[in-house]
Amino acid sequence: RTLRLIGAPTDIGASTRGAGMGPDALRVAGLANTLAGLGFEVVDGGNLAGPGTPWEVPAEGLHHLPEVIAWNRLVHDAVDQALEAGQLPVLLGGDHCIAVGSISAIARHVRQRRQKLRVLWLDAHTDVNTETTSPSGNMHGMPVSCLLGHGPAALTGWSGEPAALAHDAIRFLGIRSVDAEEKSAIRSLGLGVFDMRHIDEHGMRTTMTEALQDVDDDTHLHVSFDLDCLDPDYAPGVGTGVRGGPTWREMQLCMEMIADTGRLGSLDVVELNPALDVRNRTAEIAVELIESLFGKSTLVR
Ligand code: DIR
Ligand code: MN
Ligand code: MN
Ligand code: MN
Repeated sequence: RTLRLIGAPTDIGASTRGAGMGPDALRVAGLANTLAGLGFEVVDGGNLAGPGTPWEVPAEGLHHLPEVIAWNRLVHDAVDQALEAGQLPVLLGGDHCIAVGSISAIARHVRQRRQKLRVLWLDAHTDVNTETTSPSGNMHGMPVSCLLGHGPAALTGWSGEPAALAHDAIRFLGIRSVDAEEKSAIRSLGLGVFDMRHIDEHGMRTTMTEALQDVDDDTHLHVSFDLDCLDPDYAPGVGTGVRGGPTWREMQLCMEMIADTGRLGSLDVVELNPALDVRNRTAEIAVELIESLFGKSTLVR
């Protein structure tokens, strides 16, 4: 299987500058060689060239909407081309707003192949704000709404359907920061959220068994990995870290259990902010976890 690395060097949707350096920090940490070491053919398609970050104040509740659209167009087309070529896209962010483009392309592809899509959203946050509920206007807090068909019109419907994702196609893991109005959205939309309390009470193993329930041979699994899912003691290089996340060990098990399904079809790695990192530690940990996600195991192979 050929993996295609797609760099989206932007912080256009974030609250802090610096995530635009994420793709190169992951390269410096050895991502391509690590994946090649597992036996994959790895093609690094380089970085997409989108607009800069003007750092203006939000207009009508949305920060940098035109630039967010432009970046997502580029990401959508790059992910679409990778899938058409039979490659497994690995999107290197960049902040989490780019998941709109990637998952829209993936959803259309999965529908055309009459497969089922399951998205695992690994994050401290649920990213289910809209322009009317967001306290910040930052679009990295809104991609899930866009994908469910409830975001700003310019960012919905990209998959060819009003919503790229049905409410029951996504599971959230590691959640511990949810804005007041996101809570009602989660309830009214009926979203499957495994928050930190759930992981505390049931453990990562049971939680992942639940999150992966009904994943079968027809399922395309997409992992959208926001590095702030990890506890910031392990992963300090993120713009909006929140105490109390999964440890390195817990996150390893999460990745290993996803790998065991054999159904991983695409990946986003987002919110790495090298400007806030400590000697590239967060990028290195990301590479270790991605290695497990793609099947590294201690005793087999
Ligand atoms: C917050 C922060 N819920 C917002 N979101 C973040 O601005 O919507 N998502 N940091 O990753
Ligand atoms: Mn296509
Ligand atoms: Mn996120
Ligand atoms: Mn987050």
